[in-house]
Amino acid sequence: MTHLKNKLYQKIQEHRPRINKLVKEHGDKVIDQVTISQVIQGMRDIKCLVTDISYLDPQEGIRYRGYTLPEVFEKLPKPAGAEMPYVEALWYLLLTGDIPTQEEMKEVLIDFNNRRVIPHYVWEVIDAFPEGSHPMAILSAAVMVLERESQFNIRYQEGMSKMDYWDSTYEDSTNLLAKMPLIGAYIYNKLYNKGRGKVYPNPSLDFGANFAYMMGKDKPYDDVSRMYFIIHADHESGNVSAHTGHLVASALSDIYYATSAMINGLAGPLHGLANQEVLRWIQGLKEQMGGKVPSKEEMRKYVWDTLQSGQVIPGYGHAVLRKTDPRYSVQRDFCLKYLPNDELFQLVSMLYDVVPDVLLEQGKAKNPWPNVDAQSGVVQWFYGVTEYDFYTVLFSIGRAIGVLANITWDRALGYSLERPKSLTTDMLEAKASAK
Ligand code: CMX
Repeated sequence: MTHLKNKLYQKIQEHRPRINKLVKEHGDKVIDQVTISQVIQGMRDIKCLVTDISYLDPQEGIRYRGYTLPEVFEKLPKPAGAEMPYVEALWYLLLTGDIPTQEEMKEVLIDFNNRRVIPHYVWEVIDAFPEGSHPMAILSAAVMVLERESQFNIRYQEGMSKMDYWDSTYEDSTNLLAKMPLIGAYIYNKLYNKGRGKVYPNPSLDFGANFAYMMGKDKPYDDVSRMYFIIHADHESGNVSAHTGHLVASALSDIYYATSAMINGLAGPLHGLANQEVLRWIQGLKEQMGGKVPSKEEMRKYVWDTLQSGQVIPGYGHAVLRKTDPRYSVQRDFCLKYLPNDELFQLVSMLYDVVPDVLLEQGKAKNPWPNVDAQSGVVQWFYGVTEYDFYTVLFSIGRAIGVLANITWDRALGYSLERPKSLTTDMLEAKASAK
């Protein structure tokens, strides 16, 4: 057993009695009540999920295992000469709650490296996709076709004990995570980088650097990739992608089914696809301006026109956050350091000065501040990844880290099949008119 897996096992053993005690001794304690509008309007804020991987505070933003994003970037070990930490170190942190040492990372890096093998049928499935297919549909199918490799499924058929579910889920999860950057880079090269042909992974490189290498990007795109995958990894359990992954896995569907489903959820424009929508929307503004830089007044009008045509402003608002998303701030700081004079960055900065006031004036959005997606395209665009249809694939690779850490723990703690109760409209109306 590797050091990481052994440590995870120890943590699981320590944690199991806490869950048993909560259920057996305090199972009937009330922690929330549910209103009619919560039931009709997307179950906002109902406290009905549990995860120890991350927590999202509306004011402060995300913490991974108790650490803010700046703390994560500061504390996790980094490759020599890099500014951003190993993505593999985040996997270690999310699984165990501990910051790995450089020494502990050595084995994790080798383990990931050994799992970077893609069966040929995955390439065939990707190659068979018709022209015009969205990269997210291709990614979802590529993950899905890997399902035949699931160790969980094989061991389930053999009659594995519930207590061991976490083990093969951990193996499947690490296998898939190690492969996802290769699949993502292949999709990119096939769709947009046709001259590049088939690229094999470089075994001397970590998760982020190997992704940059396979994409054909020079430094600092390795750090850009590490930053990108780390900030997108988790956002507690209730968001569409994380919740979908958890829900599908709760039926004991293996992690390939669950991850493909989470990718499908992320592909919606109100969720992950918003990062692509931000770029599409800004290109619309640039076209309208005929290449001229818009004044604040012209930008304000563009924002109002979008709202008045019944569309949302992509990259703004959030179901939980009530402040500027720290994932936005991390990327903004990166831009201020590396690309302060970039035209797109300046447009996005100008939007920051305009959009919140307009949304406040309109008075609908509960959070007028930018979310992660308002900034992420800028960095990618600057480093030459201008095909914005691809951005949500990058988000998916990052999000898989959190979703898979969660599912591994779901299995370890024996979380139940998810099955909330539904009511009819008649029943809600009866409740509404009851004294
Ligand atoms: N532009 C215009 N209207 C907005 C808005 C925005 N950016 N954000 C919220 N609103 C509107 C909602 O559409 C809703 O309108 P209706 O009452 O007509 O339905 C109203 O304000 C209240 O919504 P809310 O409670 O503030 O926000 P929700 O929790 O319902 O939705 C979200 C959250 C993210 C879907 C929404 O803010 C939005 O559509 N934002 C733009 C898309 C986006 O950036 N999504 C990415 C989020 C981050 C991620 O998951 O990656």
